[in-house]
Amino acid sequence: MSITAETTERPAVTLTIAGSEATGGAGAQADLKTFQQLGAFGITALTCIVAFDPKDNWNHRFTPVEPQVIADQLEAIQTAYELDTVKLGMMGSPATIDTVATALKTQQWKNIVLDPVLICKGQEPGHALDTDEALKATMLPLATFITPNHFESLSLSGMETIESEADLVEAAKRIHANSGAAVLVKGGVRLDGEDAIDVYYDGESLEVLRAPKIGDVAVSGAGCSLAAAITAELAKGAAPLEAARTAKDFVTAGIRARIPSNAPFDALWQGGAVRG
Ligand code: PXL
Repeated sequence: MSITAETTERPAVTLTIAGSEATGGAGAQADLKTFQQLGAFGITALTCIVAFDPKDNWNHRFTPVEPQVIADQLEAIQTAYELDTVKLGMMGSPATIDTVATALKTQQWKNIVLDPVLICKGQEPGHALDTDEALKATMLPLATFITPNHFESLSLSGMETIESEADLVEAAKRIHANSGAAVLVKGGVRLDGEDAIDVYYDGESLEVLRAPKIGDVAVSGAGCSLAAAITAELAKGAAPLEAARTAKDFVTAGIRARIPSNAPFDALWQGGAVRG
């Protein structure tokens, strides 16, 4: 390949506060690749390091970053740049949530996109109750845009089951009522039917986003990349619904172009979506 042109475009500067997922499918790595592909300058403050264990059924080995080290990263980042848009990914503990919330409150934000990561694909629900409570109490009120998956939507809406498009709509409305944020509830492969359905609701606009399901197995990085794409588009000035539509198309293309992996999930390829 050769370089045929140079850009004079000044990119939007975009921060993700997220965990590292070593295989590069999810987490901060997915966020940064998404930012780059959508033309935003990506910055990361790392909250934790996740290394799957192939000797133990690919279970998660989770190492939190010390709260002071998280605070130090955010001090450097927030001093270096005038930021107005941030994405929040995996926090992993109430102490991390406290540290991040304290740093966020030192400035004004236009967009705080919360991907309320409670458990990762393949993990058992239930071990993260204290993190769940801290997210609800501390992060939900700060968020301007929330992207819960099926499991997180049950937790944030208080609903017992989410099995249909109508249930997704109800969940989106309840989570909006709890938070005041724009909400994109993701049905993913957890809902029956030919399409992968997400429901957007911001108090005024309600829209069902659909794309044909590509296989029936979840792909690693889809949720992270979706929220990161929303974040990049908001940083570039898109309206929330417009950002959600672009992000859905971005993720659909990335799933189609996924990278095979020996881990239980293939990895989304952000290069599958070409910017127009
Ligand atoms: O996909 C959710 C996710 C987010 N962030 C990190 C992860 C995972 C899932 O594995 O490891 C760091």
